[in-house]
Amino acid sequence: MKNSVNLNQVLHQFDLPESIAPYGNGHINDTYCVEAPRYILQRINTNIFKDPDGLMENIENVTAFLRKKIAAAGGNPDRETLTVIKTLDGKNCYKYDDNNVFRLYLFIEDTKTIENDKTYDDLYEAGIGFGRFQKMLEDFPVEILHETIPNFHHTPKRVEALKQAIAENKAGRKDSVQEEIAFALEKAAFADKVIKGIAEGKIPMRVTHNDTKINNILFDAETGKAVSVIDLDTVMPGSMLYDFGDALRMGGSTGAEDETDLSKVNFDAKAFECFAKGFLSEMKDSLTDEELALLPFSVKLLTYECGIRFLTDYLNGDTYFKIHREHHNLDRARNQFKLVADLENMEEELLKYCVR
Ligand code: ADP
Ligand code: GN1
Ligand code: MG
Repeated sequence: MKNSVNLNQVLHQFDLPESIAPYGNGHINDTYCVEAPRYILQRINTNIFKDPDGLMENIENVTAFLRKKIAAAGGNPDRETLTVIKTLDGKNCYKYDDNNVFRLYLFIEDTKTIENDKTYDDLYEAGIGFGRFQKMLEDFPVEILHETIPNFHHTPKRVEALKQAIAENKAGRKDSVQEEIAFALEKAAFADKVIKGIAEGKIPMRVTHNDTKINNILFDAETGKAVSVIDLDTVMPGSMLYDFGDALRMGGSTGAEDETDLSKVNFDAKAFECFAKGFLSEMKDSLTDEELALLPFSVKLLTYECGIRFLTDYLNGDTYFKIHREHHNLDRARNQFKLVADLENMEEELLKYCVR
């Protein structure tokens, strides 16, 4: 925990008992579980999210909108979306100081998070979950959303950031990653395809989640059905291709995101088939032909983008993603690039599963 925060002081602001433990495996925020009844307390990462008020406003607006849709469909809004718990003085977060901003959610009980051991059924369910999330937000007033991380999925700008990191070589690691840099720059040719499509009006902007990794969805502990999409910090205007591609970046890999034995890291066409089936069961009538045709490419693009983000962070000295070992970001980058290489030859095969 940064800046030696007195967490009990934070708990008092939310009228909570002093019983707390770290929770989950997120790379960004500091997440805790508070006991009986359970809540999720999170320190928002303000190095990354510069406007926590705008971010919380987004989450309040999006979850309020979802709650109505869920209730209208006969569902349980406390379970099927996040519920923000206010502080004693009615705020949606508690500012301990500028760098330590906390929020509280209801703990969604009887669910599980899947990190790496996913089954094809899980992927089908994840497809339904993320597809439904986007479908429910189809008529959300996109203009009220704050852009919590500007240009988050602007891949060409991510390439520029990589080039800057190479030039600056802050951590002195450049010489040791020549092979990875060469791969990243060689593949940069396809980086602008979606951004260009958006600029030309060929790809529509929608409300998207933008961080659809499989551990950002809660599954029912008993039935395995997708219950709730969480980690709403990056809900912003975007292309549906970001959500589809990012979900399969991890969901479609036979290995963990940081697996170092790359012989265990392959892109699995069957995983794509299962996720696409679930996703399209919700979104098939909303997608344009252009979007449908780009689904396989989106996986390669988002995997590439994440790979260059890991490599950039490695070159910058690991300032963005949480790491748990010295070369963690490099391991992650290599892993993503292995998947990109696999995906280079798979687009045609994957296109078979992109049917309404
Ligand atoms: P990060 O942005 O760091 O990834 P997340 O919001 O995804 O943080 O939370 C980290 C983990 O905490 C999730 O993967 C999930 O396991 C758990 N979690 C988050 N919110 C809830 C909730 N409301 N109920 C139950 N578990 C949750
Ligand atoms: C981060 O917050 P988390 O762990 O769900 C990151 C994603 C990356 C992902 C890589 C806000 O996701 O963009 O794809 O790590 N989130 C942010 O694992 O940068
Ligand atoms: Mg998360």
